[in-house]
Amino acid sequence: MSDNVPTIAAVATAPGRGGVGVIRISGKNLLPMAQALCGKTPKPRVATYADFTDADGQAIDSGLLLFFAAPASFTGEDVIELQGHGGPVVMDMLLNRCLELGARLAEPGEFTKRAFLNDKLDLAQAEGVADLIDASSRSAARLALRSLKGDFSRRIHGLVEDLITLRMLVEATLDFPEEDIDFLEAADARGKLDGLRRAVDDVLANAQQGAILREGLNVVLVGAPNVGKSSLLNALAGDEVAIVTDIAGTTRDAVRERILIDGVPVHIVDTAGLRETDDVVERIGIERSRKAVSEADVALVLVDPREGVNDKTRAILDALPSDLKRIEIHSKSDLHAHAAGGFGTGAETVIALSAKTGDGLDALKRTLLREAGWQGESEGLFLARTRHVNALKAAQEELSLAALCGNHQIELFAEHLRLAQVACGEITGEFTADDLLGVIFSRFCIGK
Ligand SMILES: Nc1nc2c(ncn2[C@@H]2O[C@H](COP(=O)(O)OP(=O)(O)OP(=O)(O)O)[C@@H](O)[C@H]2O)c(=O)[nH]1
Ligand SMILES: [Mg+2]
Repeated sequence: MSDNVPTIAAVATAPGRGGVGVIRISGKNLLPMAQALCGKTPKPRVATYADFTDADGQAIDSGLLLFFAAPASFTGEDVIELQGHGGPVVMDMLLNRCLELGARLAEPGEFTKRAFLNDKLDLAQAEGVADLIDASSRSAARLALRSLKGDFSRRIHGLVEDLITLRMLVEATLDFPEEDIDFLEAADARGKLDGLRRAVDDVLANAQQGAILREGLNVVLVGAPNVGKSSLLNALAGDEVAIVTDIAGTTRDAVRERILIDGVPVHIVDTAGLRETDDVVERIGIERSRKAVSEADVALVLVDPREGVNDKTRAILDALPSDLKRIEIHSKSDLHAHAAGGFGTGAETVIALSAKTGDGLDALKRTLLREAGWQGESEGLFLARTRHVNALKAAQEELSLAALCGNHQIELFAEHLRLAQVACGEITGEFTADDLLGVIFSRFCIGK
């Protein structure tokens, strides 16, 4: 980074009251600022107990000052952490004192951005920091930490290394056409490509599993009035989140709830019956329900087998997008014998359940996990983002195109390999053409 980087400061702890509040400062040559804040010159990596003072030398707070000298810090710059008392007013006064001493307020994510720009973290690790903080389940937190510690990046680096080795072979052939195809065959270029494709498939499968844990599954509950949609939502949530009565048309607004099934976040929306109405409030609710339907991955179509698919249910079914996955739920199973077969809702799976007794709920949860594609937590999963999955798919595509190249299309072969590397490099944010040249020159004797 350039020399005139501003010093940044922010309260690092959550807003509100707490035992301890932390202010973090990052910049160049922060020792004078530390001296001004606490009247002492702190030693790096030693907790210094001191009064934090204002411009007149009056104590604002007392606490610990930690100093991390560049480059051995989170951001790679000088970093100061002030651990004071965790009250909003104290934190505000301390932060203002830092601004007075020349810092400016940090933007969201700016410390991590500096860590990335100073090569302390790569892009996938930086994303791991955010994902760990945002983790919605223990599994998600475990996987985010793995990414943060660089496990995911190492897998990507491994792929990139293998790609570079193969590209070196191929590009050397381009430079020395007389060595040409025999040379590639001797070096088993095709075998190396096959190995690479298997490795990318493997990382992609793990990344896709991780993405499920991060993004979860969007489920919408639909069905005729009174069929038991809100009761099912409450049973899944284990809480009375939606109002239930025996009056048809009870739910007039889309009610959302997030539950965890085996650590996978499932976002459920209970809908107001999708029907024509003159009621202004209900009409808005129905509009919201339509939106939820358009965003859903799966629709749970509730049918009371005693009524079957009546006109109201049929109208709702007709309004569902034709490619939306459906699961047919036979509700209120405690009140009747299970119906044999489905009612032609377009669902492959039929589950009978009772929101009242809980019968069938586990079967529904298992089915939802299957729909999400979740195979259970295992070693080697990464809390991947859609960006990572897309980049890996792009790499996979380039490698399959490379595999289709004939022996006389070496230039095209080389280009697909290059694009596969660019795609992988996007994940860690590290790849540049210069890197590749450097590696080629350092490992390969061009004069041969
Ligand atoms: N016995 C029994 N009754 C149920 C069950 N599920 C729902 N009910 C009853 O059916 C009635 C309607 O339930 P709701 O959950 O409000 O139905 P809904 O589909 O949300 O209805 P609307 O919001 O009006 O569209 C209530 O009286 C519930 O107590 C069940 O599994 N067993
Ligand atoms: Mg309801």
